[in-house]
Amino acid sequence: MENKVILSGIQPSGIPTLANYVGALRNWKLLQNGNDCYYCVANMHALTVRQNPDELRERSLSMAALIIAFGIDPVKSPLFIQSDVHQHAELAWVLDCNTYMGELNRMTQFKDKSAKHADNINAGLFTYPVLMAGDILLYQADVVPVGNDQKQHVELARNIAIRFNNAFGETFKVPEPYIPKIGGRVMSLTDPEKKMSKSDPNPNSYISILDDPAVITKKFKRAVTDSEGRIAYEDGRPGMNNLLSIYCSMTGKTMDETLREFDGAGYGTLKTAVADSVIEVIKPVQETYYRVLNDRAELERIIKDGAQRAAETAEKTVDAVYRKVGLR
Ligand code: AQP
Repeated sequence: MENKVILSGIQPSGIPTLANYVGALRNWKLLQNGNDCYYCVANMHALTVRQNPDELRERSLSMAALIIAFGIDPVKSPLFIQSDVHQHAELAWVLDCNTYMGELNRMTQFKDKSAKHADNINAGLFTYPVLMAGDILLYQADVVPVGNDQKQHVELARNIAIRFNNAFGETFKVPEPYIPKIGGRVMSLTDPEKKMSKSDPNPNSYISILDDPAVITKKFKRAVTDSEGRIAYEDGRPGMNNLLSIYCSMTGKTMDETLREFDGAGYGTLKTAVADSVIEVIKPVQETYYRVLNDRAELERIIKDGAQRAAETAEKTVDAVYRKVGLR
């Protein structure tokens, strides 16, 4: 089978959570083999929420180190920081002019984030999905590994690509989302009706990839469940379902196997087992992360090289788009 082009990104809006890993980053690693992958730290997207400039710069770099720690090989797959490849901003403007307000009004993330940041509902928050469409279309990506929350944005990218191709002639590949069957939507530990988010003000709601084992155990012990007293995967039990799904995605076991394993057990046993399964996966990532982050010169070299290689592809797309729409 021909290699597919894969593109994905993550915002440096905090330390990645277990949800970012399960929903997306794990697939980044799996998809590396046999495909042409581009992975980016989406720092321009992070600007849609007010950031401390020094912290944003630092977090962008540490996010790149974490991506390497998750097993991305930057020699094979260009790893770059979005703003280092100026074509992202350039394509976004052209696509902005080919996207309807009505489409953007339907985006649930815009509604969620507007509610969360009512004092700063900026135009960037509204057009975020167009910038993301540009990220994807710049590389002519076939596949975009994302969590469930970003599915709607990938669908918009498809619509924009199809519309542009119809208006100006074949220009963009029409991408497909790639969402894990289990773990596409990991829920908050304190409010399991809400998705787990790295920028949640309550750190007990998420497992940070850099949490100590003792903290991970404590957070799972406190995770909100219910008073049913039975371990089962059932409608109306979001806290329980979340713990079971996390366990499946950490251990690779099916839901049936997991339910058999915990048949008759108490919630405490399940919570400890989930915590241990997460610690086992996260520990080696943490060790590699600190080693990569400590060699700053090498990390800077890696992202510079990644940006140069990404820009070579991105420039071809912007060139074609500019010609088609009549820009010089
Ligand atoms: N709860 C989730 N379950 C599964 N996957 C998730 N992802 C995010 N939350 C979950 C996936 O992680 C990747 C990177 O996300 P992002 O940084 O682009 O932004 P996001 O989707 O807005 O993630 P967060 O953690 O909620 O960030 P903040 O708090 O800054 O808004 C994406 O593929 C996403 O689908």
